[in-house]
Amino acid sequence: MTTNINILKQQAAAKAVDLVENKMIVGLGSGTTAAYAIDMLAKRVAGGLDITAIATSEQSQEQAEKGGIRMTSLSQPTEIDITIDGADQVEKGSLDLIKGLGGALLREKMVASASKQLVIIIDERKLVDELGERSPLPVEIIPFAWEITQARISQFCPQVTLRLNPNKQPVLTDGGHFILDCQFQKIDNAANLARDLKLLPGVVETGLFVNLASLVIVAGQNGITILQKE
Ligand code: A5P
Repeated sequence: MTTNINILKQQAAAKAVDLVENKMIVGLGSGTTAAYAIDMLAKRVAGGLDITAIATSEQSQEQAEKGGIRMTSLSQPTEIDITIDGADQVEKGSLDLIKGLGGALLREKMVASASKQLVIIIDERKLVDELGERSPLPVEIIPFAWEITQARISQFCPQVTLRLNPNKQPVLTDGGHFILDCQFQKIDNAANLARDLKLLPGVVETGLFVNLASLVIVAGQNGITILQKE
């Protein structure tokens, strides 16, 4: 019998939430897997766990507040003890990530970069041999003259598409930016690509998370696997 994907997401989330201890400052990721973790944290808070959290999106902020989690912001001088977040792809070995299919990559990267520990929770479908295989690389850009930014990014990526909502309007991120989805067959050198893209005028941030994940919790049909950088 195959286990439902949502059950796998919940299993990964539960394992990560077990790592949260009293008095910690906790980064809350975005997306469906992270949402399970936020719900589980809210239950622990209701049971007496004392934490303060920082959200990576308006949606996660709202969910956490509704769940009774005490929130703060990254504007306070803060070192985050642990951030729990999902990912779209995790490369075996390096544990480099692609994130941002949900559009929250900018705040996710800012929170991840301010965290002592970034714990990534995924189901096993997202583990890849090489980044780029499974889904596009999201790149957040400013709306001004976005077509020029798209053309510049096309030097690095053959297929670059503006993300649209169901009304065929550009998707706006929490920061009021657009997202370009860049389809690669595979990404040979994620660090170089991230740097090259970031240098282009108009690019705000990329969904490449290089050298940021401390731990990846993978839930699969045969149970949980915990990966650490080789
Ligand atoms: C949000 O912008 C993303 O980075 C998510 O963390 C990622 O897309 C994973 O989302 P799911 O858990 O919904 O697959």
